[in-house]
Order: sequence, then C-alpha cells, then structure tokens
Amino acid sequence: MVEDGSPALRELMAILAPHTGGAYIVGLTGAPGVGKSTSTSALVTDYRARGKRIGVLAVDPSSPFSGGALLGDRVRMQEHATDPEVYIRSMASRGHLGGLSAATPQALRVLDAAGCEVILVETVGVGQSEIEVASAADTSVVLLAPGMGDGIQAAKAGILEIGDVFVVNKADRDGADATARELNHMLALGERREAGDWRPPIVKTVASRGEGVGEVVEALEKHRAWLAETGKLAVRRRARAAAEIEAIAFAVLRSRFGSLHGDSRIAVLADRVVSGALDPFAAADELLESVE
Ligand SMILES: Nc1nc2c(ncn2[C@@H]2O[C@H](COP(=O)(O)OP(=O)(O)O)[C@@H](O)[C@H]2O)c(=O)[nH]1
Ligand SMILES: [Mg+2]
Repeated sequence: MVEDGSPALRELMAILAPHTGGAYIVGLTGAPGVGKSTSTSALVTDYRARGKRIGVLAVDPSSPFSGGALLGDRVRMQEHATDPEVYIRSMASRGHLGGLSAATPQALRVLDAAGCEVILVETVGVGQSEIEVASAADTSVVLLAPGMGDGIQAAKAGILEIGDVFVVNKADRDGADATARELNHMLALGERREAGDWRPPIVKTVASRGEGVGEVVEALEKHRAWLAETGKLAVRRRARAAAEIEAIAFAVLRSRFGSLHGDSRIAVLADRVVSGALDPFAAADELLESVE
C-alpha cells in the first residue's frame, strides 16, 4: 500500500499512528559497492544476537524497477530470510507522487508500528538521496572503502556533515588506514564543535567477515544515548515529521493543480490576461483562491 500510494493508506496510517515512536532508525549511505548491504546484513546478525526485532529497508532511488542492485542486496541478506524477527524490503522509486521522499517515512511508520526495535535503511549515495535518508534517520552511518576515491567525493557531496558514525569498510584491503586518516583529517578541518557536541567516530570494519561490526553497534548505541540525553532525538524527529507533513501537503497540492491543467477556469483567466484585463499575478491569486 505504501509503495503504490494506495488510497487506503490514509486510514492505515491513522490506525498505526498510536503505535509508532518506538523504533530506532539508522540510515546507511555510501557509494555503490562500498559494502552497505553486507554491513546491513552483519548489523542484523549483531542486533539479533542482542534479541532485537529488526526491519531493513533497502532503497534505490536510481532504479525505477527492483532490478540488479536490489537483487544483489537480497542475496547478501539471504541468511536472515527465514528469521521471523527480521523484515527485509527492497524499494525502488515508483515515480508516484512524492516518490521516495514520501514513501520512505511511511514505510518506516509501518515497520515501527510492527514492533521493529531497530530499522536499518540502506540507500545508494546519489546526490540528494543521502540527505533525504539522513533526514529520515535518527542516526546516519556513512560508509567508505579504500581505493574508491571516497574521501574527496565525500567532501564534495557534503556527506561529511550528515555522518554521525563513519565506517571504513573493506579494512582487509590496502589503504584502509590511509582512508581513515584522510577522513579524520577532513572531519577535523570542518570541526566547529563545542563541549558536549557529538564527535563522529570512525570505525574500521570487514563487513564480509563481521569484523568491527560490534564496534559499529556500540557507536550507534552511544549516539542514540547522546541524542536522548541532549534532547536532539526529539529535535530530529520533529524535523522529520515536519518534512513528512510538507511532502504530503505538497503532493496533495500538486495533484489538485495537476487536475486543473486544461480547466476552463484557467482558460477564462488566460483570456483576461491576454486582453490586458488582468495581470498574471492577480490571475494566479484568483486561481489559488478557487483551488480547495
Ligand atoms: N574485501 C571485502 N569485500 C567486501 C567487504 N564487504 C563487502 N564486500 C564485497 O563488496 C561487494 C559489494 O558489497 P555490497 O554490500 O553489495 O555493497 P553495496 O553496494 O554498498 O550494498 C560484494 O562483493 C561484497 O562481498 C569487506 O569488508 N571486504
Ligand atoms: Mg546494496
């Protein structure tokens, strides 16, 4: 229903609302191939060992179909396929109103209401999407890997600002230490922190062997505790809800205006603008007043 933007979604969301707010949402972002899916799967293993119920959303804004990348994700998360306490879903952008920015928070609500204690959201880092994921998450994890020129890319994409926890994956490969050092250097450059501010840790992992993943979970739990202590969790969640409301409101407005295209009211206003009886600003005002 979420993915299809079903009309029944409205009623469903009303029923689910009182059951939401319990889930801790972690976003994972980074370039394709950096090891997001492998890390997600390893994190699921770790959280399951801690007895947590887990939701996973793999979001691919670049693909209109659940194609190659997502299929790869499914293979990498296969080991959890039969665990009833783990729910995994791949979502591709369907191009319906609001697209991913509207569908992701709603999917999160469903998993939250279903009692997932932790929800991991994996997304490919392409342009705006990682920022969107950052605004959808309580904690954002940015993954890098050696030899991908990630450091420089990260700075460009503004990804340094969104990371609460940084992971240098593929630490079994040459250059992981250099990548971590470069990252550390860049984080220090951009630093304007005050006492009590969060200092994003850098964790080295070999996700394919589960190495360092426990440290990632510890870093996540520390960040979560910091968010709660400082009141930042409430701030982030309020911003998230605000963005969600705006996205829905804009989608509704857009669809109302969409149905206006070719409407006789516009034709009448257009004639008055052409004849000079009305200026286009005043015409737009009249149109806005007529749209309920
Ligand atoms: N050498 C090495 N390979 C890894 C590691 N983690 C993941 N990979 C491999 O890197 C490839 C891409 O991983 P994937 O999790 O699909 O990356 P994603 O595109 O970011 O989701 C796969 O072939 C993984 O097996 C690691 O720690 N070390
Ligand atoms: Mg992946």
